Amino acid sequence: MTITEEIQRRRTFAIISHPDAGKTTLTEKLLLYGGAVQLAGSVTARKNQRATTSDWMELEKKRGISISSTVLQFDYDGYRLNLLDTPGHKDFSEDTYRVLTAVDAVVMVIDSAKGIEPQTRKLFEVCRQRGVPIFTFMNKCDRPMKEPLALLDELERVLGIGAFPVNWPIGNGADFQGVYDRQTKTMHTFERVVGGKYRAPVIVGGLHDPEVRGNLSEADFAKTVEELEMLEHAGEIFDDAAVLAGKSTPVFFGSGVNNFGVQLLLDGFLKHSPAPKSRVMGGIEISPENPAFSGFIFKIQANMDPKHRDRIAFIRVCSGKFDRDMTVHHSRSEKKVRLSSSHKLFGNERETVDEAYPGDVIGLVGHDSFGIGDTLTTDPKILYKEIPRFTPEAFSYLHNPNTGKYKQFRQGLDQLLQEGVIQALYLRNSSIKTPLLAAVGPLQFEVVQFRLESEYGAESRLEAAPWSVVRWLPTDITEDALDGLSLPTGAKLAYDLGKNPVILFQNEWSANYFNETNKNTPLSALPIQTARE
Ligand SMILES: Nc1nc2c(ncn2[C@@H]2O[C@H](COP(=O)(O)OP(=O)(O)OP(=O)(O)O)[C@@H](O)[C@H]2O)c(=O)[nH]1
Ligand SMILES: [Mg+2]
Repeated sequence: MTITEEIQRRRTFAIISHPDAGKTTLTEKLLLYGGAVQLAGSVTARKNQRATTSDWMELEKKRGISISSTVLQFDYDGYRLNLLDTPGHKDFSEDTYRVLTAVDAVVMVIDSAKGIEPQTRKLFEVCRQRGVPIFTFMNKCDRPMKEPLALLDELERVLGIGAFPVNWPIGNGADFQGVYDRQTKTMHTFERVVGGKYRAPVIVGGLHDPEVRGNLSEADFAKTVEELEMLEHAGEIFDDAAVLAGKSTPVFFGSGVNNFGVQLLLDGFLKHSPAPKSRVMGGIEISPENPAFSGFIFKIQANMDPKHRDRIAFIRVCSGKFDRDMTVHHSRSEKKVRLSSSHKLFGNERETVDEAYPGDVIGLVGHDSFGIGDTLTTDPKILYKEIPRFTPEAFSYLHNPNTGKYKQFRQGLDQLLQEGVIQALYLRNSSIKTPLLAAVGPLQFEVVQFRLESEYGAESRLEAAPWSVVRWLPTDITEDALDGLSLPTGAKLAYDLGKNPVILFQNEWSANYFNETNKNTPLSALPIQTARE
């Protein structure tokens, strides 16, 4: 296969939505239909005790929520898919936003009973800004759902995107019969499978076949037929260009947990989604076919495999070909590094990979100097600046109650800091050496505590801190100038790990007050170098 053919068969996409809409369940079912797992593991004997391929972390299994994004690479129908399941909770959104920089398309999952929820809206906004094509899966049709026409209307009204229903649900809730594929004009009737572990049997027929109607009442069936006629009458056709430009979204209905409509979504997605495209960085366009290998690191995660206590840097390949053992330029250190330990990933499983192409996400092990956002390339002129930064809004001290375990505590904390979802700040002129953790949301602190304990055997104790706003000071400010600042009540000076000075404020009002009264000392919501970019 030529490099062009390799690029053209890659599909790299994320599944996004508000918490609980069914992303992980759908991911599992895509793996099942994609032939990557034999048995979907989403249902086990005990409630809330799930074993999905993508929620592999101890705490995820315990809570039944996704905390960290997961990469799953597999082959299906000649395509190579790099699928990323993301967490929906806003406290974990930094990870999700980083993933969005690494993908070429997204599948947006909507709980059909709830419609468009706030976090979906935010994630959608980011996709729109980046021009990422969006495919919509209206999930949970097996439960009483909103009217399908109302759901389409919501997409258009709330998100301002055109919606093209590829298929249409017949019946709703307990009466849900399956979906009608508008393109092939066939009805796909589904049968419920206990636990949804195996592929659901499907009868494909015409809309008016008697078995299609199932237990639907005459009136409900007539209503659906009328809706379908209305859609046909509107005469809209599938507009690939609008989809690729992120202006219109193909809509698929179904039920992930029951395996309804998953095959149609997978096939429809692969048919219409884009292969990796060029990226524009600092005015230069870098095509995937550029002979230089390049990519950027968008995620770091430690201890994915308890057998290997190491950390993996996830890189999205953007151009050229990756060969194991190749030597590349590392942007942060400006040094040459040899990439000898490279893996393809499937949840927390990994396998050595010798080559990779644009679109692929691979895991690199054994490079402590790699950080989020770093570019690796054989052409040092290429520098990606893809990774967005977020201002922490939650603060808490993290104590080590067991001095005998200081080493484990420190090692664990340092590692988790490198993953870049929490930061540590240290108060200025303070005898307190307890790290003050800062994160986008407080659930991150619980994750830190849990992981310290389960991955490093270190206990910890959280202590609430009185601040809710952090602002960075100019990096060139002198210590004397810091001494001379007059801070609002309750505000404190501190340093981040890069020794950049910050001010912690009790609230937004207090930060604004400082801004008004100290016009010569401009504050920024992020460390200054990044804010300027
Ligand atoms: N009735 C019904 N329930 C579903 C369906 N799909 C998923 N669920 C349930 O919805 C709940 C949430 O599913 P997940 O797949 O964990 O949701 P998620 O979007 O990954 O959640 P986060 O990752 O925590 O944001 C689980 O209890 C699923 O069993 C469906 O089609 N119908
Ligand atoms: Mg999930």
